[in-house]
Order: sequence, then structure tokens, then C-alpha cells
Amino acid sequence: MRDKNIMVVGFTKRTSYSAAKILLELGNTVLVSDTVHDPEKESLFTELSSIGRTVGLLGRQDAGILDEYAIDLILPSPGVPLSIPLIAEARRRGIEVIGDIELFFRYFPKNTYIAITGTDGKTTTTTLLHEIIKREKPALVGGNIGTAIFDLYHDMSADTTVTLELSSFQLEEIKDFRPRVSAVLNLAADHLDRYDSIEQYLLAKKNIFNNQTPDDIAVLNLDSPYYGAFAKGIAPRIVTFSRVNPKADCYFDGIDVYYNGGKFIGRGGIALQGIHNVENAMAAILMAKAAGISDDGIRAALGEFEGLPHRLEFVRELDGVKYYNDSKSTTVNSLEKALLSFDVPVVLIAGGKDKGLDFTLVRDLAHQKLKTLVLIGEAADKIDGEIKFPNTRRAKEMDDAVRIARDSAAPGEVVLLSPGCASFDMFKNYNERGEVFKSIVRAM
Ligand code: UMA
Repeated sequence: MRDKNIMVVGFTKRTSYSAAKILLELGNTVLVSDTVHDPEKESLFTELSSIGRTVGLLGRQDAGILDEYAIDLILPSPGVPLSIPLIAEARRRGIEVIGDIELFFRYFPKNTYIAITGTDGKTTTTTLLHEIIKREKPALVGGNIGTAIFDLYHDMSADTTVTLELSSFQLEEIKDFRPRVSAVLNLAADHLDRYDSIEQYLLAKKNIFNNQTPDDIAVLNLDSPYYGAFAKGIAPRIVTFSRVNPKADCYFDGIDVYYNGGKFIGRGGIALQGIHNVENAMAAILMAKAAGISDDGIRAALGEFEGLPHRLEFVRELDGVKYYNDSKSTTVNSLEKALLSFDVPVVLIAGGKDKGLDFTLVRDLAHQKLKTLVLIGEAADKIDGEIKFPNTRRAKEMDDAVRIARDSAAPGEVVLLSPGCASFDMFKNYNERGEVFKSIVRAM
């Protein structure tokens, strides 16, 4: 694509900047719209303008832009709802609206893409799979994981395998994108501030199969209550993993992981902690097999990859109490997975910015596992009302929360930060929340 007028909507250092830079290098004109106009975006825009022809529309996102400029293509950032008037009007006028994943695919349609979605475990599984694949093939990784796909542009070669973590938002914006291997790890309520219902959210995720053919593979979780909804009517060959059903292509019986009925690897051979990570490992095994990686290569990577920061990350042991940072837990489902990972009494620090989720779903489990519940953030009242745990305490800041947790925990027990909420009420993002927690815990 050259000599076109392309508008990026939503402007940060990641998706839009990264795509805009390449589009300018290729000789297009890029218009930049964001509802926010601040010094940070201004200087990012100045940097961009040094590359090619740009039009700054910071602080503007009205449909009137379409009357003032002849726009050929609109590239919304994933965080921008497609329902905003500018995009709705553009579509009405027949202007093409696609996301960065689709656009990148148009530049490199012949490469092998492996696409992973789901509510929880996407980043861990994507990273694990990339670690496996890169042992034996030229490989790159990106997407919702935080590396925008256009950051890979200059490193692509004809035989690069691209592993992508895709969010439902990104999947709303594809048209022809075809992964040779896809996976939906699981589905649980999330982003109900953007979707009317979990069905709408499921449909967005299901776009991942839209362009797959019977030559392609879809990896699905047989234990998910939504398995049937995902499997129904899709073209790719389905392979499954399960912790319950030995008939699945990959099955974990509590001790070993089986592939096609034969033992593939023992639990001890997988370095990742937590039962949910065995599911992620099984999904990765199936995808790696589909991508033609050797069994030995897969096993070696499973034995080495210990996971990512902020996901059930062990921080330290103090006075016989183990401290875990699970700041990445931003849903009730991930909170549930974290609680299921421990067999000793847990002092839980939870709360943050509510995403419209239902905490009564973990009420029984919380009553079973918790010794103390320490609540922080905007959602504290709501969680308190839904979990109704007798020994619940409130904290204003993270350091109070950790102090209360430390006073409450006895040797042999666990202090766990697993908020079940977004972080934006108190922190910039979940990374900052986890780093703050870790530094307080380490300083004790
Ligand atoms: N904005 C508008 N108009 C709007 C709404 C927002 O102009 O109506 C602007 C905001 O002012 C802001 C920008 O849009 O400047 C934010 O857009 P963005 O969040 O899409 O920006 P990126 O930094 O490129 O991040 C996106 C993903 N963000 C979201 O999906 C919300 C990142 O996922 C992803 O890593 C990145 O692209 C690279 O692909 C983050 C995320 O929270 C981690 N994802 C969700 C999740 O994992 O649950 C889906």
C-alpha cells in the first residue's frame, strides 16, 4: 500500500505508532487522531512527522474529519470501540476499517501464523509456544502481548513463523487474516464494559477461525463450557486438550500429560507452576506439534520455561510465609485459578477497578481457601458484598494491604496478590501494581 491517506485512530507508542511508522516509510500519508491531546502524544507525533507526511488530529475524533480529508483506510487501535461515530460513519461511507493484524497479514500473506486467544493464559501460552518454536524455526512473537505486530516488520523473512496473542478487540478488526494454527484457551466473563454479553465477546473471539480451512488446525479446550459454541460450524480440523476426558488429543490425568494416548511428559517435566498452566502447556504442545516441532524440542522448552512476571510469581519467603505476585489477575476467572493453585490457607489481597464482573462465582472457593481477605481499590465494596467473607479487612494503599496481610499470615501460609480487577484506579497498569507489591514485600 503506497500513496494512500491512512488514519490511525487512538495513538500510543504501541499499535498506532508502530504501524504508522511503516506506512510512512512506504510512502503513505498518515493522519493521527486521538481523543487525548497531551505533551506525550504531541512529542510522539513530532517523532512520527520526521519520517513522512502526517496530519495531526490530536484532540479530535469527530465524524467531520471525513468531510475535511479524503481518507482511504482507517486503522483503529484495539482499545478504540468500533462503535464510535467517526468509525461508524466511515463504514457507512464505504471507507475500509481494519486492524493492524489484518494490515500486516496483507503485507506478509504467505508466512505461517499461529494465533492464540482466550480470556486467561494467553500471554504465558504465547510466550511458551514462541520459546518452543524458535528452537527449530525462524520465529517472531507479537500482538496483544505488548509488542505490536508492525514492530516485527523489518525482521520478517519468507520462512518466519509468527506467533500472535490476539485479543477479542483485535479479532473484531480482521477480514482475511488466516492463521494456520489457532487456539482458544478458555472463555470467562471479561470486558463486559465493552460487550453487551458474554455471547458477544465469544463471537468476537470466534473470528479467529473465519478464514481457516480444513487444512488448518484449531486447538480447543474440551473442558470449557463454551467448547461446543466454539467448535460449532468451523472449518479447521479441531484438536483438543482436557484435564477430564482421556479421549482428548492431549490429556492430563493429574500426574502425566498424554498425547494421542501415549505418555508425552510428566508434570515434573513442566517448569510452570499452577494447574491452569498445565492446560496452557497442553495447548502449546498441540500447537507446536501442528507447527512441526519435534517432541524433544517441545519437552526441552517445557522444562525450561518458568513463566512470566506478575503471573503467580513467587516473590520471597519471610517468617515461613510465602509471598506471590499475581498482579496480572484482572478477572474473576484468573482469581479463581490462582486460589485453586494453593493447598494452604491464603491471605488474599484483591480489588482494583471493577470491570463489571461477578465475584459471587468465587464466593464458595474463597470461603474454603482464605484465612483473610484484604480489599483495596474502587471495587472493594462490591467484592465485599459479593464474597461476604467474615474476616475481611480494608486497605487504602498497597503498603497497608501488605502490612495487614503480613500480620495475619502464620508460618506455612501464603500471601497472594491476585486482584481480580483492572489496576487503573490506583496504578498505571498491572506491571506497576505488581512491581509496587514486590518492592514492598522485598523491603520487609
Ligand atoms: N482512544 C481514542 N478513542 C477512543 C478510545 C481510546 O482515541 O474512543 C485512545 C486513547 O486516548 C489512547 C489509545 O486510544 O491514546 C489507547 O489505545 P490502545 O489501548 O488500543 O493502545 P495500545 O497501547 O496500542 O494497546 C493495544 C492493546 N490495548 C487494548 O487492547 C486496550 C494492548 O493490549 C496491546 O498490547 C497493544 O495494542 C499491542 O498490540 C493491552 C490490553 O489491556 C495489554 N489488552 C486487553 C487484555 O489483554 O485484556 C484486551
